[in-house]
Amino acid sequence: MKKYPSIPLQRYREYPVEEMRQRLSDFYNDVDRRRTVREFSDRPVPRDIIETALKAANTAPSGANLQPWHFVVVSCPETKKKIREAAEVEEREFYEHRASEEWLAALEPLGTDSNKPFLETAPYLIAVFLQKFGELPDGRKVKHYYPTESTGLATGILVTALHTAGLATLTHTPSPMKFLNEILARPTSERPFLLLVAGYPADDAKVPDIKRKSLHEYSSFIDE
Ligand code: IYR
Repeated sequence: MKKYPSIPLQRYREYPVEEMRQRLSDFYNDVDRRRTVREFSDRPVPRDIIETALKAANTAPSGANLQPWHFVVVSCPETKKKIREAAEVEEREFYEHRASEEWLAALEPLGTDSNKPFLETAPYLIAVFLQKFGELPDGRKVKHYYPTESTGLATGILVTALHTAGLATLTHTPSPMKFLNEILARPTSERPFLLLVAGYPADDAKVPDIKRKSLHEYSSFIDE
C-alpha cells in the first residue's frame, strides 16, 4: 500500500505547566461527576449533539487507522421497543439461568434485574458495532487490527463526550447481543460491542452510593 504523505503536526498545543495542571484538574473534576444512570427522562435531545459526540468518538486511535467501528443511532420508538423486547429475553435468560452465583452476587449491590424500561424511555440508543472486517467499494474485504481495543477507546470517548454535553449514559451489554445485527440490519462482519443509552437522567434518578478506587490502588509508578 502507498505511504501517506507526511505533513507538519499542525494542531498540537503545548501549555505552560501551570495551565496544564489547571486544564487537567478541570477535566478530571468534570469527568469525576459522571455517573452511570439507569433511569432516564424521555426529554428529547437535539440530534446534532449526538452527531458531534460521534465525531469526537471517531477521533479515537485505531489499529492501522482503520477506524473499525460503526454506530447505529436509534431514536425510532418501534425500533427501541424491538430492542428492549429482545434484550429482555436475553436478560431473563441471564438472570434466571446463565449467570453464575458469583456473577449474580457481584451484581446484587447494584440492584439490576432483567427489566430494561430505559431502552424505550431514553431518547437515544447508540448501538456500537465492532467491525472485524471492512469492505472496499469493490466489495473486497479488509482485515481490521485490534478492533476490540480500538472500539473500546472510541466508546470511552463517546461516553466522555456525552457527559461533557450534560447527558447521562448507560453502557448496556445484554449477552448475547446478536439480535442487534438482525434488528439493525448490520452485516455478520460486525459484532455488537455494546448498547449505549443516552439522554437526560430522570428528575428523580437515583444511583448507587459507590466509591472509586484511589490512585495508589489502580496505578503504580516505577522511577529509577
Ligand atoms: N447485562 C445485565 C447484567 C449486568 C452485568 C454487569 I458486569 C453489570 O455491570 C450490570 C448488569 C444487565 O444489564 O442487567
